[in-house]
Amino acid sequence: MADHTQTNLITLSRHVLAEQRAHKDATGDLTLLLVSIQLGCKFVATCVRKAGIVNLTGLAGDTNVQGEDQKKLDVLANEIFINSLRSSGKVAIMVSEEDEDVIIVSAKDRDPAGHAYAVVFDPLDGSSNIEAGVSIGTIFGIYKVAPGSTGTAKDVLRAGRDMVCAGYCMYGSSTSLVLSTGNGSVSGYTLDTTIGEFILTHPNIRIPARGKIYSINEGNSVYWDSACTEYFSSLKTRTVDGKPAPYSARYVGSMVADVHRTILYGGIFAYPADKKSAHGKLRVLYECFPMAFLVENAGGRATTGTQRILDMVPMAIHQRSPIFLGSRDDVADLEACYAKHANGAAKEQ
Ligand code: FDP
Repeated sequence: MADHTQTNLITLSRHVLAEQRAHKDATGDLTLLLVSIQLGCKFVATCVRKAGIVNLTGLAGDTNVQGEDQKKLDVLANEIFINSLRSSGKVAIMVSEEDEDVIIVSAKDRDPAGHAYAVVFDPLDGSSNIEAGVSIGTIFGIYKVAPGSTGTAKDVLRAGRDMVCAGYCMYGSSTSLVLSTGNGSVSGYTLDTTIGEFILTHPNIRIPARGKIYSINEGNSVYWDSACTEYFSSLKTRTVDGKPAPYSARYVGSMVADVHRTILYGGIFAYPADKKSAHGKLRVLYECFPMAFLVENAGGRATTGTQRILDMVPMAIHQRSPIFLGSRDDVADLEACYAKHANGAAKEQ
């Protein structure tokens, strides 16, 4: 066979099954659930690709629970994931960015054997970028439903560290799915559209301990607190051996794309709380937790500035949080800056 044709592909399903076999207590339920997530991602990827041609761009005419205009693709992606997850038989409860209340799966759609899961997801994150053809994505996190629970909001109003799996799928120049089931392991898969399979292309992703890129909506800098202002200013004025060595700025404005680059290249991504958004913008359950889970498992850190993201326990399903995540050393510097300001070493500006 020609050298360029790889004939022994490691697909996402093959990889997850191999990991499952390595855990003697594994039941295969999570593997089945991941099959339904893969299907949702492939379906949405196809819709994103043809959106401009088949009139899928633009507004659906409604607003979601966040008061944001829903795009047609937001609504479609939401339906795709709800249907796909429900059909797995493994899901008891879902939380979607697009639905105000939790979605309880009826008993007839549940497999009575094995584990039941709670899945939290943002079906199409970064959707303000759709018309411009900029990368957007799906973010998801998975909890095991507590023993004896039939699935209630309590099953998701838990610390992020209780998640058993998290991931995102980025619909960009290629479709990339990044997944972690914990234990310090993060894998990246690329959709081969010719065979319709996610192929393992990025095994064992590790985020560099320090990067050279910062990613934040700098247009909001007039609203930042003094710690945030000092930290990001220090990245621009830093010197190495007496010579200017500023970090580069990169901000897509699509969380999946900005976090994907941060995981691969290192650096820091932030959406802080500020004078305009007292609690930040990004949602704890289906944006901050899954991304923090992935970043920590890749060797990085994720914080609110003063608290580890994965230690938070949300009080409401659509709660927001400030977030700073990325390379271990960059995030540690940011935390040190917040600690210094909290100790009154610098006055609030
Ligand atoms: P969007 O509004 O386009 O859906 O939480 C949604 C999100 O995008 C994130 O993907 C992105 O990181 C952030 O908002 C961008 O917000 P700003 O436009 O305020 O920078």
